[in-house]
Amino acid sequence: MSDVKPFVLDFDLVSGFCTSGKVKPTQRRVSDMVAQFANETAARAMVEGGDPLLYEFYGLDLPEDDSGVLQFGTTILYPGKVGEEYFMTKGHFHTILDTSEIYYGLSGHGMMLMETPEGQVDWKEIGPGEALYVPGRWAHRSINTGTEPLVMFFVYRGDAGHDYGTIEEKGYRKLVVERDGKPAVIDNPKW
Ligand code: PAN
Ligand code: ZN
Repeated sequence: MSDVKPFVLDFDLVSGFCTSGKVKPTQRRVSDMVAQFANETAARAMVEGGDPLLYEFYGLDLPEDDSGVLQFGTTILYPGKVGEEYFMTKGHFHTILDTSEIYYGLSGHGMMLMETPEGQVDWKEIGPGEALYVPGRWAHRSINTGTEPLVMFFVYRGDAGHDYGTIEEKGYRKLVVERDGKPAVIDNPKW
């Protein structure tokens, strides 16, 4: 068991930021995930046009080898599109595949796109006051389908680990794009 002492952190309910600055978020820009967007040409043009920030998320300095630890924080995913595809997170499986995760919507509106290695696919809308359960084995990607930042609090087993490689190589089976001003889930033509 790890020797972590009790502690308190502040996360603003609307912005999602730790306003005291006790912890700092990791930032991901379009340049960090050009190949993950269906329209890579549009993504490259956005990188050249200023490389906008897609999202920020907190990871705490907690032991990563202890199944008793819970990792937690917020994800702040900005609104916008690359081509017709909404801003999204990279998405990942957990390295310990059967570890689950809870997300709780604080502000903004979006979707969680999920799939299993066997090819089951699901997506759920998430907004303020809604708790979303991502079961073990389900890769998960957050997508901002709204006009405000999508802010969610998350908790998962601290030793779960992140497998980004599988998603980076193959992408998701589905994409979430804007069609007629509304979100639509379509087949990924690259899959
Ligand atoms: C979250 C995610 C966070 C950023 O903490 O790590 O939303 O998304 P990516 O890790 O896909 O870039 C989580 O699901 N942790 O397990
Ligand atoms: Zn996760």
